[in-house]
Amino acid sequence: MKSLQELLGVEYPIVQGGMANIATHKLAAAVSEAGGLGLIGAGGWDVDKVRFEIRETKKKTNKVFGVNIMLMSPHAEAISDMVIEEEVKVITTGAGNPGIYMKKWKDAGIIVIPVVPSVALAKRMARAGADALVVEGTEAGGHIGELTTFTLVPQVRDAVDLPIIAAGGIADHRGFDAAVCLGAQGVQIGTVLLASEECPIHINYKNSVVKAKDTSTVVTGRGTGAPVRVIKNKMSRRYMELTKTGEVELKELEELTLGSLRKAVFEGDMEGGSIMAGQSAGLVKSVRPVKEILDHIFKESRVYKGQLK
Ligand code: TUI
Repeated sequence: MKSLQELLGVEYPIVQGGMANIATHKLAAAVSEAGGLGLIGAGGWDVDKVRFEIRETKKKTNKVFGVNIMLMSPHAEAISDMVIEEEVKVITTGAGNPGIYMKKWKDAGIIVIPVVPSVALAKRMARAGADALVVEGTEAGGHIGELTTFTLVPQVRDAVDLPIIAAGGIADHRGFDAAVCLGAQGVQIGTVLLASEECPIHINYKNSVVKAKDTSTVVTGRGTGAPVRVIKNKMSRRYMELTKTGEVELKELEELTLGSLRKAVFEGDMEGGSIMAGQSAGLVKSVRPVKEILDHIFKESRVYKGQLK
């Protein structure tokens, strides 16, 4: 099996989460420049905005980067063609099954890495020609599946013969080493990058991640079909109430979630905004440069030093 360094042409087998409204060219270019795989998060944007972000990233780095396509987005289909025109090298997908796009992406020579929350989808994606998988546990922030990273990664390892990038709950070298022990070839990190200097979100959002403790996140919308992990606040309590009565439509909830995410990201509204973050927020203690976050994972990793082989 190819290593992620060989497959992606990166120095470190670290992929950035494709965080909607957050993962702009600033974050993507910083992660790629630091030796990982930076991603533009297309969720929440139309095709022209994503095209602009791709072109800006190319101005900032000559290293490889990718685009994360959030499949629940009404713009997903238009974006799926535009990334071919713009010669994007790597695509990750989230919040759905990218089966209908796989052939055209593979025919265009793109490396395709779907995010999967289950063994069944992992197997389907392997048959459809995926190059690797992001296997994401419920510890992650934002829209999530049911299973934990600890149980899902080894089950997917047993079921498919593709490189695995473990995601959900990983913020440091210990998470990286554990993921490798579970059968992954690399990791995806999101929450810890929220608290990076280059992350283009309001300072209040960063501080909220740094302040978070182990029990600070909650999953809203379980049972609506779109569970979303956020940091607890007034907005998360309101959302829980709305979904309890069952009177709101899924589409309305999605708009509420993405709209309130923007409030948190741009206005720093920590009460009425939706502060998406994973359980690893409790591990994040300060705002650091992206390069320091990536370098630290590898400097301290026992696996990387060959001690666990
Ligand atoms: O996609 C994510 N995380 C996200 S997307 C997002 S924006 C959003 N806002 C409101 C509502 C919904 C989305 C914020 N965070 N992570 C990857 C991920 N993919 N998690 C779970 C899944 C997933 C779920 C079901 C992937 C495939 C899937 O397939 C169902 C099927 O059709 O088989």
